Amino acid sequence: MHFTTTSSFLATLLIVLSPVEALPVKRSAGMVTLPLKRVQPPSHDLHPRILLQQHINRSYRRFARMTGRAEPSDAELRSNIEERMNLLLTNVTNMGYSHKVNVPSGTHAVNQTNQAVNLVTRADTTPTNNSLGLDIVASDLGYFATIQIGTPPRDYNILMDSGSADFWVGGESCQSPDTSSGCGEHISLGPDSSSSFVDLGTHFQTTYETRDSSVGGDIVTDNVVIAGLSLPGHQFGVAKTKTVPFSSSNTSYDGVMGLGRSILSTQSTPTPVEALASNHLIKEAITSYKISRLADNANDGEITFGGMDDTKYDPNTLVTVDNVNTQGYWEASMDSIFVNGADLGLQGRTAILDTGASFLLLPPQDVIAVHQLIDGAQTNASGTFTIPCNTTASVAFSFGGTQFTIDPRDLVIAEDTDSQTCRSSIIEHQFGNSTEWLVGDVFLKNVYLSTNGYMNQISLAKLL
Ligand SMILES: *[C@@H]1O[C@H](CO)[C@@H](O)[C@H](O)[C@H]1NC(C)=O
Ligand SMILES: *[C@@H]1O[C@H](CO)[C@@H](O)[C@H](O)[C@H]1NC(C)=O
Ligand SMILES: *[C@@H]1O[C@H](CO)[C@@H](O)[C@H](O)[C@H]1NC(C)=O
Ligand SMILES: *[C@@H]1O[C@H](CO)[C@@H](O)[C@H](O)[C@H]1NC(C)=O
Ligand SMILES: *[C@@H]1O[C@H](CO)[C@@H](O)[C@H](O)[C@H]1NC(C)=O
Ligand SMILES: *[C@@H]1O[C@H](CO)[C@@H](O)[C@H](O)[C@H]1NC(C)=O
Ligand SMILES: CC(=O)N[C@H]1CO[C@H](CO)[C@@H](O)[C@@H]1O
Repeated sequence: MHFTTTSSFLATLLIVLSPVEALPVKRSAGMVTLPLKRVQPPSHDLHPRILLQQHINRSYRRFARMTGRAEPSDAELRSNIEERMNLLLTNVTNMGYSHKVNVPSGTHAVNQTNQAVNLVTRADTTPTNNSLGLDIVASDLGYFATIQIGTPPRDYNILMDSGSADFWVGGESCQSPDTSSGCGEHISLGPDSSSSFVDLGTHFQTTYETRDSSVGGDIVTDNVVIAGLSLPGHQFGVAKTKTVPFSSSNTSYDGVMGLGRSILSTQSTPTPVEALASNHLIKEAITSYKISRLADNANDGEITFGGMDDTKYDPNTLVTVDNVNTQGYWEASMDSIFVNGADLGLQGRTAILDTGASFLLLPPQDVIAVHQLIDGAQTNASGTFTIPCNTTASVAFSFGGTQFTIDPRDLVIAEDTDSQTCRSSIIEHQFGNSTEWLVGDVFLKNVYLSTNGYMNQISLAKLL
């Protein structure tokens, strides 16, 4: 027996998990926060991969019971899990480029009732002013928030991406190369579902860094509500075509909100945060992020518009530096890079801070320099690095004179719960020039990040 169809897997998980909706609350004028949500509090001390296995095992068994079939044997369960692990493995590097997270199979999804299922961990923060909760995709592969679009307003799960500047959701007529499923079980927008929808007829096409990730469609206007703040007739993209990484029903979000600067936008429209500021709904085009770690078993992740949430960071550690990027990314100079307290002596390195990337992508020389000082790190023929799963290595980046240390748990990607060797989450890939690093959630989980489009500055602080 082999239960691989998406819909059955999803339906099962809908029963297993009961999502708790977190509503945005408006706290004070000029600043909004959205809460991050959680589906099911994982029991403590369990590795996320084991939790994943448990979910899968439970779901298969329950599905079998519900449908009156024989429950799968241990061997069948094990082979299903191995299959998933292999998929995870094969695509780990792709996911690292996840300028758009390539969500691995089975880690997924949201159907038309917009209930998140499977490995989405909903935020459980108390909503704060001008903030939205950030739900965790799988084991920290990406982060999305729920916003409302259209008339009547409907909920959309949107990946929050500081590393791009286009905002889009799927359209009602969306098609994808896997045409049997249209654009997957995602909530879509168009004239049939929204009376305020207007197609402006201008084309847009956005291609992301991940192999084969792109969307194309029309620029439209419709009403958008973010953390209780309304943008009537906001301009954004509605996809007519999506490639599989976005159209797959296994992808847990319905669209992407780029929160870079709009000069990076291929849509030539202001980003939602810029529009909130120009409509005086927030004071400045500030976006702030508390990115959570699944392994902490408490998802207080949150994205805040118009300010910083001072309940999340230590103000004594706050540093503010200039954005050195002119294309629209958020990029900060690093004073130095340390491994176990030793300064690697790497000069002039800069970090593109990208919430839409899962891992750390470093140019070839630098990826070697960092791993050289990590005990037990090894490289294989294909140039990828492994490190002991129980590593206690301390990797730290210094910005504006303050060192921010990565939790050692974030340095490893567990491929197999029995293994003592893990894949390193620091991956070789030159994104820009030879001194530019793409710094994703592996680092960002360890800091409070705030970007200010008006000042063109980046703030970082240690978490409380
Ligand atoms: C949220 O807004 C309310 C009303 O303006 C204010 O009383 C409260 O102090 C704010 N809370 C925070 C944490 O900023
Ligand atoms: C899931 O099922 C397989 C096969 O029975 C078993 O080996 C594995 O330990 C189970 N995983 C968990 C986390 O219970
Ligand atoms: C979405 O989930 C609900 C609840 O399980 C189910 O009734 C509905 O048929 C699903 N919709 C789709 C399109 O699969
Ligand atoms: C979604 O996940 C299921 C279950 O692992 C898999 O069979 C299916 O091929 C995946 N669909 C896509 C489009 O990746
Ligand atoms: C690489 O790009 C960054 C950001 O644009 C820039 O500050 C730096 O000077 C560049 N370095 C080189 C060696 O071109
Ligand atoms: C990590 O595990 C290995 C193998 O079990 C053990 O020899 C080593 O002492 C452990 N290291 C730490 C830092 O716990
Ligand atoms: C499960 C999954 O996403 N597999 C993909 C891994 O990456 C290769 C190469 O990009 C794709 O062809 C697979 O579909």
